[in-house]
Amino acid sequence: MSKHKPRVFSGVQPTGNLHLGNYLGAIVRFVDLQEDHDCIYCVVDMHAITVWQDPKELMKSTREVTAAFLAAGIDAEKHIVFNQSRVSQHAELAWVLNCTARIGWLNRMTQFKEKAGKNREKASVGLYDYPVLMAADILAYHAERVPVGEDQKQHLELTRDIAQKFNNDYAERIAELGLGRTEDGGFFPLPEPLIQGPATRVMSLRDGTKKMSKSDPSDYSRINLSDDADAIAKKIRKAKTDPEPLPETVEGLEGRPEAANLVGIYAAMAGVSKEDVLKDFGGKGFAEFKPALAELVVEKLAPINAEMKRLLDDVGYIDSVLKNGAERARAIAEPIHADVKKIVGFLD
Ligand code: AQP
Repeated sequence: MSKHKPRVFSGVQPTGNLHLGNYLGAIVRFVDLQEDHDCIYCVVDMHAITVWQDPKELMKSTREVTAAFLAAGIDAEKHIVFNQSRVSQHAELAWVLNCTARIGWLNRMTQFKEKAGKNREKASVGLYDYPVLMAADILAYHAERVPVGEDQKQHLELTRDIAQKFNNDYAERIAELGLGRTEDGGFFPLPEPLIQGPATRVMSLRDGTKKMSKSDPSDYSRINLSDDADAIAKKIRKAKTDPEPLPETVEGLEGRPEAANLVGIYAAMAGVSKEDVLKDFGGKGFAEFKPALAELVVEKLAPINAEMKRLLDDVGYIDSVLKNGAERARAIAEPIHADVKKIVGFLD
């Protein structure tokens, strides 16, 4: 008999400039988890439009993220890869969960504050509601584990709070219908964040205190998965550093965010610890470290970059992967959502 494999769900927004942070913080983890989990990986196009997206660019970026998933080693036959807008249960469940989540909870979300900035009154309602849609993405599949970067931790906590409140609010009804699925009779399992892996928070190459981000106006702040060898080498050469040589110990990286970031990237890309990196490079200057880092990053990203290009030449194939994935995702989400409707009391 085959053993139950925990269900994993995660997503990446098709907002262009897929970067090393997305790769190390999320995609590498997605690949690793395939072995002993049932994985659902989603290109979250509905999240993307919470800030303005040019429609043609959105279509292109959706295919690019899909190509990155496949090129990095996600198996879209054994697991599920699809784009969010194709499965209507995400939006439908988000509405129900909007009525569970509290405004006070959303007001505490730091990502909204950062992204809306001073222009809060002009931010879209979707941007404010983003975390509820994210809760729906996860809960629509009763996913148990969610691999994300450090920046998504608060949203995951909110997802758990929403799931718990739904379970409490409807406890009697869930019991009456015999729809309890968790040990304490709840309908939604509380998903566990997996914030692990080689680099849960890759920082900007221009400012070691800011995370590497798709929306940073400076392209020199990030290494894009689509960058060629010359661009990668140039960006690493120009990366901000301090004048000191690298320390001999990890403690010596404290208070040196740029040095810590570059050592972290090296360790993650080489699959070794920061201690190991400092064993080789401690006492050496950046003039020696940066070319070695550039060589390593190019070596690791070049095959992914080449495979992405190859896949993107065949848009028909990419689209067929997404369509097929959406059908299989829908087959999981539909019966769960039918139960949600019964629990809430919608006539069907
Ligand atoms: N710098 C990062 N280090 C580690 N992990 C990161 N992630 C993002 N940036 C880093 C993780 O990548 C996954 C997909 O992210 P996303 O596209 O859904 O949204 P995001 O977090 O908003 O990504 P960006 O690049 O930071 O975009 P903008 O600039 O629009 O804010 C997530 O698991 C995320 O944690």
